[in-house]
Amino acid sequence: MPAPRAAAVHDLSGFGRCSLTIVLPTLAAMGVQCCPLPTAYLSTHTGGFSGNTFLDLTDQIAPVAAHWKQEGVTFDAIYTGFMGSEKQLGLTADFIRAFKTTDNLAVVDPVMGDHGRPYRTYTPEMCREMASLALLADVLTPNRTEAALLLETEYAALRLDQEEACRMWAERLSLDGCRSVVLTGVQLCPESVGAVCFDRETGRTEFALAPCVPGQFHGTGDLFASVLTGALVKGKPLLAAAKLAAEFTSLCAARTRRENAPDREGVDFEPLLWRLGGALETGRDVVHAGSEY
Ligand code: PXL
Repeated sequence: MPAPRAAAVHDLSGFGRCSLTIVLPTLAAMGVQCCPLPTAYLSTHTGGFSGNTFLDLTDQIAPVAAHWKQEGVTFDAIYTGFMGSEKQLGLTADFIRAFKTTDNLAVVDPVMGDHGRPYRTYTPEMCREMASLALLADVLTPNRTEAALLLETEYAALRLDQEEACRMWAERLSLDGCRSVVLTGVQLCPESVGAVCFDRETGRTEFALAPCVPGQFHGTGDLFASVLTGALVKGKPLLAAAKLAAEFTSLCAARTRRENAPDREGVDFEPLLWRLGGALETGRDVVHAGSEY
């Protein structure tokens, strides 16, 4: 069987791991072919660096989609992330509509901000457009900041430290069960961190948690959503996919801390990627999927 295939609509940032520099290797390590549609090329990501270059690739989205259509290209998943402009959000929605079928999966990571604040390139109009794009998602993967923006709720009110509150926010984000939701940033106790998952297939809301590594690690949201997407494409149910994503992200955060890697350079994940293939092959968790590196 040929590898399953995912279209990835994200930016490409040359330095400072995030978006496509995480999506491409992660999906490949999980045995999924990744077809990138870069929304912009930046010299670095926008957090922790100043004066980054920004080459807007908005005008490429429609012609690339048209060429792929003409060539009869199909996808098992469409996975979208960071957007560079309001126009891009509309074009990405058109892309999903053009390639979505009843059999494939649209994963929308509504990348807009972190730690209670939108990223400096995100305008209120872009946040509103992201809410429209999210209507096309089969699976939505907001963090706490993005959930607050999507629900137009105060960040402080969107507490993710109590089970019942977590369930409520995840279910609200599902829009009455229309889409599955994996809401990250859940911390029910100091020792663990992860996501609350509403699965529209089962109607259940459950938790995917992993050991908490204190500190902030740039790119962990992109890593989490990429592992989740890869596992879903490989046929894992939502909760199992979220557990793999939470465990692998925690393992990579622990390595980043242990190796003292600078935060703005992003999570130090490459040396651990082989564990993902091992976990998928053997059904074991990422910690036990092989010997210690
Ligand atoms: O990790 C999210 C992300 C993606 N792409 C770019 C970013 C960020 C976060 O800062 O700046 C360009």
